[in-house]
Amino acid sequence: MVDGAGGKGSVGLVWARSTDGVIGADGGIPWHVPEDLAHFRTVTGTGTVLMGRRTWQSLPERFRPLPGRRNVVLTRDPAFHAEGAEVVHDLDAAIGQAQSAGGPVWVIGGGAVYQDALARADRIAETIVDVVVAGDTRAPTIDDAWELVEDGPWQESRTGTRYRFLEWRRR
Ligand code: VY7
Repeated sequence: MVDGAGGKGSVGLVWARSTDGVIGADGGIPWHVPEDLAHFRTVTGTGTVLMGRRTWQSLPERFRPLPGRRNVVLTRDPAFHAEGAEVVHDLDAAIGQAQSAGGPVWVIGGGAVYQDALARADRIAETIVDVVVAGDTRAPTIDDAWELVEDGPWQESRTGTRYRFLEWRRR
């Protein structure tokens, strides 16, 4: 995956999931793989990151907004404010707005927003983390509308956990 991959107008989803599809537990990510955070930063580049309100609130305050990127937060709450981010109330409007601003849009979570955005997306940057953990939030299922274009090797984190990076494109 090249730096800030995804051309103008492209909509990508980027997630890390366990072997059996867990992406979150109790408002957090139930593993620690720093190499994935570096990958996430590389993938999202200098583009727009679009996230749901719960994902925004899950970010440690010192990383809010995610630096160097336009941060957009999706919520139904008309009174919600997010310092350093734009708040939007409609997924399609958010995507359209981000696309008109030029760069790629990366949807960074969480589960509900991935589900809704999947139909609008043309690429998925997926990290598989080789753990079996309890969770309450899952990645969407990737069906045969999607072609695997990068099938990275298993690597070992400095924390000892195995992980690999995949990339999917819509056929
Ligand atoms: C979200 C953080 C969470 C907790 C502590 C630090 C893939 C990931 C996500 C979302 C990992 C997170 C962070 C990491 C990113 C840093 C800022 C600090 C940055 C996703 N593959 N992995 N995620 N930050 N959507 N997809 O851990 O962030 O980018 O600057």
